[in-house]
Amino acid sequence: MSHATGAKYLKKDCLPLMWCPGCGNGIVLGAMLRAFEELGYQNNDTVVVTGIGCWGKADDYLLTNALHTTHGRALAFATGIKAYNPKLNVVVLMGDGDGATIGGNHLIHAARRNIDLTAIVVNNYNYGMTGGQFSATTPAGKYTSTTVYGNPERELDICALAEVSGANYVARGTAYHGWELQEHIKEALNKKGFSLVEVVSPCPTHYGRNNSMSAAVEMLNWLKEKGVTREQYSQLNGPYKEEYFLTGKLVDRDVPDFNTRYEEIRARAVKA
Ligand SMILES: Cc1ncc(C[n+]2csc(CCOP(=O)(O)OP(=O)(O)O)c2C)c(N)n1
Ligand code: SF4
Repeated sequence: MSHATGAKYLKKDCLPLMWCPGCGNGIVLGAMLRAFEELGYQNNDTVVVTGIGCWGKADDYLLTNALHTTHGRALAFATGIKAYNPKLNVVVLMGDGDGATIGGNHLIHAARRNIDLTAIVVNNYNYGMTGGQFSATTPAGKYTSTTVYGNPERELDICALAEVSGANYVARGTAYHGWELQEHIKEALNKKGFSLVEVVSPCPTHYGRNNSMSAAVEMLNWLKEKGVTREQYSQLNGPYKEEYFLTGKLVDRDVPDFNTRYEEIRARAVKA
């Protein structure tokens, strides 16, 4: 992030960031702020809404309007803000626990409603803030502080859930692929309707340590290797295919968003 981007959006009195060395959250924050700058977002026309968790602490550092809400409920607060004032750029930051586990139901309905929000879900495959417990996205068989013999459950695909629920834009990036991530975030912010960018990101302190990748560089190499394009994914065969995940733009459609449909219905009702 350039000095000018940081100075525009970050509270310098709150630095350095609280995140552990090697955490991916700083990379995602940088990509998001560069996207804000490229789109000309101002601090007074932008609201960043967060849930609870390590990634949910991002609002502590921002000069934009910000609202730190409750665990799993950030999308509900953000929906209220956007419905009341559609002119605001409303961006919602959630972890995989926040956005897809305790908050999974809100994710389904925000996407179904197609409210014009951008959700950036940092998926580090566990609950970072509370000690590395498993979440709905922890891959089957992997180790966390509460699945010490391996996770007996199957993982939830956040992007697939957003797609079937009705999101207009869905992409998956990683903290390793910083430039692509910034482009996805920009596209998501530009899209009218519900957009979601999932970012697979390192938590070396918990998920990495529990899965033989305690060094940040090992986690970045893992993201570099396992995050593949649709074409690369289609060429993979065999049981090891499950270790890989699709990256890139996955959904891009233009279904009218909630506010547009609401205004149409209201105009018809007023005329009648
Ligand atoms: C209703 C409620 N339940 C549980 C908690 C405790 N809690 C705080 S953060 C968190 C998990 C955070 O994990 P995630 O959303 O994946 O974010 P990360 O910390 O990994 O960025 C939990 C369970 C809480 N604050 N509120
Ligand atoms: S516990 Fe994990 S997610 Fe939280 S700041 Fe540390 S590395 Fe990042």
